[in-house]
Amino acid sequence: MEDVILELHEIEAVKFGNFKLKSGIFSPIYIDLRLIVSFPRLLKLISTSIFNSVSSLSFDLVCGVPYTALPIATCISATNNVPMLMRRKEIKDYGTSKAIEGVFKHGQTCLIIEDLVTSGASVLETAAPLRSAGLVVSDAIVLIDREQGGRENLEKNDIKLHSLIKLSDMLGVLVRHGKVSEEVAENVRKFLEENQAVGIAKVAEKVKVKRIPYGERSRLVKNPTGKQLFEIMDTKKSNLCLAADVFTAAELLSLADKVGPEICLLKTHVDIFPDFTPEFGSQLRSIAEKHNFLIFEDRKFADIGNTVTMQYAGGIFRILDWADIVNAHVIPGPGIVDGLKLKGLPAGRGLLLLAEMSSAGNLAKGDYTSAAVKIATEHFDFVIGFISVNPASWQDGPGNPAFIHATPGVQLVSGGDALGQQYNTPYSVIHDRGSDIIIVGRGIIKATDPAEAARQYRLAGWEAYKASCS
Ligand code: S5P
Repeated sequence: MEDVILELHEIEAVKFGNFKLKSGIFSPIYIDLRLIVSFPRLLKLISTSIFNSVSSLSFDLVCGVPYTALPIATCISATNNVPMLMRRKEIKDYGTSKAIEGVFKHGQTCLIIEDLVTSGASVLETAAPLRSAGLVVSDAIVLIDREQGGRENLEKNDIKLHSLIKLSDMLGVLVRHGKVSEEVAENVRKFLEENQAVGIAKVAEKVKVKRIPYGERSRLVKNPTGKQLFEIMDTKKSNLCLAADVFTAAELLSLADKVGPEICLLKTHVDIFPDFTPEFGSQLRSIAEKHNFLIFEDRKFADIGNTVTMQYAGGIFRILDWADIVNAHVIPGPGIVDGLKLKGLPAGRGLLLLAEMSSAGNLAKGDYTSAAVKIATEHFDFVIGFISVNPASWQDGPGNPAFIHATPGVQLVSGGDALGQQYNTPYSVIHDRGSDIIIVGRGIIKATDPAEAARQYRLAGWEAYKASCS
């Protein structure tokens, strides 16, 4: 490894001084491995060393973490005849683009290749869509481990980190060869020690509101459905709502049974189904009872109080009979809530108000969002919370902790679809934006293995929640 370390220093991929990092803190060491593409011999040496160091592992495919590790993964793949996959960093158009590019079979094992690990977050971001696609990810190999908590973070997520070079060993080699003084090396060691788990600390700074755990919040809620939702989330360790936008009622029932163990809430659009029957409600309720989740019909009521009363209880769908939760726009003013409450409250149902929307160019912002919060507060017994996108940015933050926030537009990688939908990651939604529930549709239902994809989303959502509680 000495050769690699000395060459990295030679090409100034590793520098010592006083460098301002993205997070604003000053670091006595700076590592930029993007440079290695300009030094093909070194790139080859690194790739060979990485491949040799994992010779005892068995894997079918390799996947580099974008972007710096891509040339390393490509070299390994081409030289050793191991097929490679590529993870997209952004999905621009859902209809034509996939999160993972390349050919693979369900159940194959994929080794993740990374250039530099600090908190391990980038490795996890690559592992999640691979796992959702049905691949097994149990190991990652990194060129340099900064020894700042990444190994432990990955271990918690069932990924064993192998490293070619540990930063402390690198310092030792450079001191021995007179490239840096013992004093500089000691300064770097001290910095690393003081900045353990730097990624986690950095993110924690951004959280504006300290989160009260879901279990405790259930006690603050008056509405029985709202209370039950918090309890289910706490018990099942799930803040995942499945947006089950499949084409038929039969498909939905089958999907609900498969994904049921992972979710706290299942969201329907029953008016999509050509095969809807009056039995649908009771069939779905028995699956919901079996797996302990609630049902949310995403009806988005938007009419005057009198009309929505009839739409809620009557018609073909008789939503009131089987949906624990419905939602409504506040465009008609508070009368819409009065109308829905007339039917819903005696039945113990709950209502979510659309305070924000996920689609590009939507008009639900500013005063409109504030008006939704005001109406909700005046109907605290029936309104259980909001459909929101960035409650942490609201003037008073997410507000009363009795209200729950559910956010649509969630995928493991940010991006959007061709029709205006905009996606944020589970971490961004729960941790950075202060929401409580991730609503995920196509990220799960279009996956090869929806149950496994749901598990990945549940874990991602729960990790983000735990990080924001601590
Ligand atoms: O602002 C919104 C509100 C909702 S409820 N944006 C949304 O996308 N939704 C719903 O969330 C939408 O109707 C769909 O059922 C789901 C998002 O699905 P996905 O496939 O884009 O994840």
